[in-house]
Amino acid sequence: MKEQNVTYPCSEPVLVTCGLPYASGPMHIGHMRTYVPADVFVRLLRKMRVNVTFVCGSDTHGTPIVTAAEKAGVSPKELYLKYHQHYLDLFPRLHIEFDNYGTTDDPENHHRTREIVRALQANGYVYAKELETPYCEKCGRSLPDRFVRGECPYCHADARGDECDQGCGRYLEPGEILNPRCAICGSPTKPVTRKHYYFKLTAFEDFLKEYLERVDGTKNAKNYALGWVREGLKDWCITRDLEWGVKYPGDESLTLYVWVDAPIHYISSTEQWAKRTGTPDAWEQFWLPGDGKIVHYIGQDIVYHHCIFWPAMLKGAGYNLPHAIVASGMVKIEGHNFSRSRGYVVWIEEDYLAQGLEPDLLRYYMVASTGQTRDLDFSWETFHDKVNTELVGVFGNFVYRALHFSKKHFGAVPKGSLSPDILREIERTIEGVVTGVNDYELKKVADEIMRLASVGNEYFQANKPWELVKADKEACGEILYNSLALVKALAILIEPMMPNTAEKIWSQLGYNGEDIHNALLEEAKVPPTPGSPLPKPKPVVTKIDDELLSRLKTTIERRIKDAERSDRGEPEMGMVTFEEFKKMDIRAGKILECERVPKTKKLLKLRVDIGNEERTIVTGLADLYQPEELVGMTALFLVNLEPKKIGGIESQGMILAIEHADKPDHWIPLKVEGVPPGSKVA
Ligand code: B3M
Ligand code: ZN
Repeated sequence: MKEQNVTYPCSEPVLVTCGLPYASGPMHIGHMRTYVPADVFVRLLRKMRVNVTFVCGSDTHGTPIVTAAEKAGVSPKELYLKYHQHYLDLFPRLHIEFDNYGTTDDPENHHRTREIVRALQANGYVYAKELETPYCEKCGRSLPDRFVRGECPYCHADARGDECDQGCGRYLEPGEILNPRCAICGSPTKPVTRKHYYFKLTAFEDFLKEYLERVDGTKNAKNYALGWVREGLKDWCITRDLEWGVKYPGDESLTLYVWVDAPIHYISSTEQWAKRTGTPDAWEQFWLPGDGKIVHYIGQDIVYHHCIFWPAMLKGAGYNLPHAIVASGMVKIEGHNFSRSRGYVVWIEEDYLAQGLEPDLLRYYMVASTGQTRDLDFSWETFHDKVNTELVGVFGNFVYRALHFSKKHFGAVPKGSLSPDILREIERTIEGVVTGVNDYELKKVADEIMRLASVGNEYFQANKPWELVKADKEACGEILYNSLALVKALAILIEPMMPNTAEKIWSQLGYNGEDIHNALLEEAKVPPTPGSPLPKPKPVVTKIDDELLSRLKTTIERRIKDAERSDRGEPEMGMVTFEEFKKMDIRAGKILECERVPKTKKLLKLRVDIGNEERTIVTGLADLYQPEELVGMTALFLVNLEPKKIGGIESQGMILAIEHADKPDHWIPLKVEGVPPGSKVA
């Protein structure tokens, strides 16, 4: 056995946090890789009598939010409010239950962030420096972070302003990227010089080496970070030319970089929890130097920020340091890197919950499929196998058989005594679970529980209660009593991963008043009370049938195909119902007048007779046709298209044209002959 430090259970209070989701898009399966293990970890600690607080919140700042808001045509605040609500709604539906879930835009966070930056200034860790940053003349603005793309100076992959997102994964300082171009319009950029503020990260190299040697958590976090510190650090630019965010104290025309205020929300979220629970100082036990233990659950892609920037900031401002950093591997979809734009994504609401799938199954899959630090390759096929073989075939099968047989032949928990062998198996499982928690390796916890369920199946099978019940009912009762002791243990042990399933088993064991969520690990060693009546059992997990599986698979396949098509510039080929098609009012229209729209290259303004009225319609055909060529022509028009201003003129419809298959951008109006204006297409 490997030697290990046993931290849990501990008497000190523990604060568990999760990386903050950007409130710029819906929840997807990648998120589950961090939030599910963290929630399971919290529930396991509570089962070990540890006093735990669990906080998180929405990340509402930075260029990820600003670019998404621009795309959606709304303000950053409108955007984040929408998705913040989405996260607030979805987490509880997945039984991910935070003690506080705020946003980085909350007043507490603005306040705490400015307070920490002031402390860093006061302690001499911040200095001003003139810096050249990219500016786009065409868009007329500065290009911080995700507004710029270029070449990574380390690995030469195509990268975004603050992160080599497709190559080596390094954090990039403003001005560091090579051959920058505007991410919005693609133009090459011009450098502008402006005063920015730097955090003296280099002053923390020795501290970080020492700290990272001793920090608890997963090896990937620690080892990557130590590697970066040994390569040598650079001072960190903490301000940006961006309207949206927390203002830099001292120069309100600058905004703090999102990675300054985002982790600080771990503190302000704890403050919000403390205030709400009527103990306003309770946040201090974690964040001011003392015994409280902070455990951060994060994705592997943000190790740099959490293991380097964050401890240095905390140290520099005089706050407590994280006890552990647990970094999870990434999620792949069907062997491909996760990618929204290429369709390699599984949306939690649309693709999972709306299909009627039980959240517990996904929770189990997320922790049981692979080790904490390894990449998880999601596919509906492996999800289906895991559910059907392990959860239904092994776990559910044993639970149902034991309950069903006991109910049928005894109607209540039979009399018996706990066999030392069964007790030893339960104790061994509890030890395994505690080891898994201390190693931050929840797959081990899942494996231990499945092992105990297999022990149950073997015990049941070997003792043949269906024969014993006829030959020796008392002996049969003994076997069932021990089987139910295992069922009870399994219910308690599986609760952190599958809280809803555990509740079902609990009530089938006849517990009504007591709450399974409060049951402690050690209660798994105590068998249920003989004589307590059993309700009629039902299977607690059900198989995913082939029809559902193929529907789930088709959704992803179709999305990937649609993405490939739209990559080639083809429209998405979703199905249109006849009702939808019928909504389109397409008619023959006679072009009465046609003239160029001044100061534009492509636009023509048409006056069209569509039968009962005349319409003004603007079209982009001026580079292909002279106005005289179109006058007098009868063509097809979509006449109930929403009116839209084009080139300053309101266009009240659209001419239909066909694109020549071999000559892209060569459009030919759909001429019709022999029909009067107003004739309809159906
Ligand atoms: N909002 C999301 C990410 O990069 C980012 C995390 C902040 S944690 C303080 O995964
Ligand atoms: Zn790189």
